[in-house]
Amino acid sequence: MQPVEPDPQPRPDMVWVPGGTFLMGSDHHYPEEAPAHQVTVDGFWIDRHPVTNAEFARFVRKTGHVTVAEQAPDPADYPGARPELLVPASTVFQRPGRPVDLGDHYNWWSYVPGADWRHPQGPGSSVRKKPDHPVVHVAWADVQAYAAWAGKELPTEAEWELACRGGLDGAEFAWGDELNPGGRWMANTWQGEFPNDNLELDGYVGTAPVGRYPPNGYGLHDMIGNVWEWTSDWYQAHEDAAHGCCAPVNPRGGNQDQSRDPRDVAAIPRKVMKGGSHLCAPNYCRRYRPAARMAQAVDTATSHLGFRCIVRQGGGGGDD
Ligand SMILES: [Ca+2]
Ligand SMILES: [Ca+2]
Ligand SMILES: [Cu+2]
Repeated sequence: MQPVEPDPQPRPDMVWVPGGTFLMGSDHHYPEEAPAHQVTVDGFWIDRHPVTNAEFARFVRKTGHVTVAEQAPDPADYPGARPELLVPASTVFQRPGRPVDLGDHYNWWSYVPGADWRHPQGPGSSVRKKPDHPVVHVAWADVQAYAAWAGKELPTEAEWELACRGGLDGAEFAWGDELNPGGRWMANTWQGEFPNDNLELDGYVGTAPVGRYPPNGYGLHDMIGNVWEWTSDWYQAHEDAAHGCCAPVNPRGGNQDQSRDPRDVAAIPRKVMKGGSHLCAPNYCRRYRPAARMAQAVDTATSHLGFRCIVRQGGGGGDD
């Protein structure tokens, strides 16, 4: 691929990620990351850090946007749901405070009425002292609305992963091959036994202000950890994306219908989220790596999921 000269910086606080061919995924970790396969992506501009509470507040002030978590779900969309669940609410991490079965995530995730981006832990909590923390409790419709307002787009999984790797093709982490080189913490993750003992060695139990940890090779902060980040790809297995013969160019993810979880009665389609969060811990979820990926239902907001945006060459208009 010919190196492309970037357009001038479209918005403040964005950095240019040169396009190229890189190894996406990993054969050495969780099965959903395999097989590692070559992918080619055009260059693009990306936000230096996840969208913060202050930035999201400005969007809400200007547009009057009401997030998904602030609205009661429509019973028609959730056949058989208990009525007490059909209230404005969001999914919040709560430390169980006793030993629990790690096989059941309901031991630490609670659906909390009144939890939303302004009240990340539920009623009584606030973001007043957290203007520079990443916004959380945003569902897919919310991040899409923000991006449209900002004249930006959400990255594809391939764009996000290329940016996260910071030019270190094939490395385990966004900064090299060691989790904490020389004892230094490079991202906001979880140290200690999840979900009860947070040793806080990296300085933060929950979210951290953006930019507290060193940037990667492209100057990007918090790609790994702090909060998971939405991408625009419908979730599909990497086997379905990898082709033996050639590197896909600007892949756009899977098919909406096939992204649904067969065990989900509401059959909500799912996007890919990337980067891991402040809850990723060695004993439970080692997804503080560029290759890591999880499926996330589009209607679901949580206390550890946020986003950042990109602008593609030629002014941000996607070709789909
Ligand atoms: Ca931490
Ligand atoms: Ca992140
Ligand atoms: Cu994790």
